[in-house]
Amino acid sequence: MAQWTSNDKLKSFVNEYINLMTPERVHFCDGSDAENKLMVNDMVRAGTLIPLNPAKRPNSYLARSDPGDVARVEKQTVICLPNKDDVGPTNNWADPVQTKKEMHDLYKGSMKGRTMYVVPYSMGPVGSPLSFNGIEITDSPYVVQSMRIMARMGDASKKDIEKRGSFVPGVHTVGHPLNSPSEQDAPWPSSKTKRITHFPESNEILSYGSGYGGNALLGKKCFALRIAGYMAKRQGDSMAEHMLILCAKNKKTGKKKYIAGAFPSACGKTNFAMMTSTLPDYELETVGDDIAWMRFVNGRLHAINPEAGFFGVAPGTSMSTNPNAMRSCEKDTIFTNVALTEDFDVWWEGMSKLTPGTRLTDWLRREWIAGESKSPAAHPNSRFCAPAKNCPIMDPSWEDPNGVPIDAIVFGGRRSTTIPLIYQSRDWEHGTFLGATMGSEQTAAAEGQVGAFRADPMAMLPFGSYNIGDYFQHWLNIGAKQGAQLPKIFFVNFFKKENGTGKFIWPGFGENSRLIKWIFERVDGTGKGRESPIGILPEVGVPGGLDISGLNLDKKVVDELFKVDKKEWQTEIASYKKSLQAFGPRVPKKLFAQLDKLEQNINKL
Ligand code: OXD
Ligand code: MN
Repeated sequence: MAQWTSNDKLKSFVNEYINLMTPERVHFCDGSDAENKLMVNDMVRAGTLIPLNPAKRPNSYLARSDPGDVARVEKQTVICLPNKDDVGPTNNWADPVQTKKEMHDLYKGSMKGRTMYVVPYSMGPVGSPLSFNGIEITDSPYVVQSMRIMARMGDASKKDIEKRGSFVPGVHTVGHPLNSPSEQDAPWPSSKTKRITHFPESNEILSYGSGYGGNALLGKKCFALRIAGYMAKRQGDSMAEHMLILCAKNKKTGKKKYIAGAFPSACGKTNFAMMTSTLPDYELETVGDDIAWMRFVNGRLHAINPEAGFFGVAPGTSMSTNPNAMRSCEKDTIFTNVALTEDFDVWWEGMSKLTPGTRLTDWLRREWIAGESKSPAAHPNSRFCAPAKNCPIMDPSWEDPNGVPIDAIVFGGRRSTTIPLIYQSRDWEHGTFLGATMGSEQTAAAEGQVGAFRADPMAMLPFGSYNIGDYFQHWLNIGAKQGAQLPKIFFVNFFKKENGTGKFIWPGFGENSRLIKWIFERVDGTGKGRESPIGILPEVGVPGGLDISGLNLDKKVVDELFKVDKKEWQTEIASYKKSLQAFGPRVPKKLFAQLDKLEQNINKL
């Protein structure tokens, strides 16, 4: 240990957990290719990873999880602050002292017979003033491999920790000790008991029992959203948001605008982040697909994508819906819970049409026959974990240590009625209200009733770490920053349906670049909009308005896309009122004032 680091804090953190978890071995990860090779070979031998056909997917592997360990466990995800009210009604609260004790009890001997990996990593480019380092202790080599892709992992980050003297400590175990040398290990060890606990006051993350995604890759949701969200609140003028970041470039003028976007799960966030423009004058590039860390630099919010990879949902991703995601996972990718083809490639629902009779192995390792098997071949939450540098449209500034200046923020949800295709908030405060009242109709991909509306403020419902009322106030405080040039805030809905039928009336996907163009022009001061009771709607089909040229949209469809219907909005307002009230007494009065104003405007219709 003394050879590994001279940092006392780091040494005592690692020693504490070695003593508690009693691993057989400890490996300090350096992030090198040689280390990677050794670990991959071990995992292939243990049956955790299946090497894919190198002619089809070079340097790529398939992992299949335990069937009871397939997604984030929201009910077992808790925030530990001394005062329950500080956690608020949208997060699960637990007492910090008691929970730490409970976690330490679970941790006792939990790595018996296993290797403990000590993983130094940086969220954001190493050394950037907007980045932070973390240490993840884990007994899952799969987690280590995934962290190699999702974060900047290894010696450079360790050196930066030693230089700065600080890091976010995270501990993870699959909770499956090997009690005797003869015990056969599982290809995906995990535990029925799962707990993902956060201690925002000390920046600690303690996770037990799951090897999957956000439960186990601690840099992502646990650190980059929950712990960093609390750090941002403490710091006062920074933000950690569940947002993609993209760059729109006008090829004629060379001007660029950066747009951040918050969308709940299953709303096409990765597709939006990587979309190919259908407008010849606009080129779109990706900075990130999931998380944005923002901070004021010279009066403007600058953002970095703290991640280095994509942990994307596979089903529904195809060369027609998202060719850039498909290219990102052509090589160097770890797939989890997708299906395996006979020639050792991967397949998932929505990737391509299969000839009836095609044989696959499904995610549960069973034979699966196209046209005959009834259950999906890939789990609905199956994933690809791919390096961002594989994506052919990464913005050249995506690793700029100073981040990119954000010109606009877009909120969106999946709504079949009421909400127009796009509208703009009147100002930051109104924009905060739009984010605070957003939500989405549930899809089959998550628990709950399909089609039911779930409020999901700023798409942060599962990723909060403090009282949501205080979080809204933090947004208002950001907007009140003296002399700041704030991003403009928009709301989009690609999912409006024709009345009475299940048909979407907006083509979506690449055609969403038309919305980007309007946002670009509004930011630039040339976009044309009109005041409406709900905010600023675009003029349509005029210079500076929403460009619908070549789409052959019926006038009726355009009217439907932008109508503000009194009855629908009265129902909407009633639901906003209910959710704002349910968020508790700390919801800022200013948001209720926004609601009153909206109600008055609608009642005048
Ligand atoms: C994700 C999510 O996996 O938001 O990114 O659930
Ligand atoms: Mn996400």
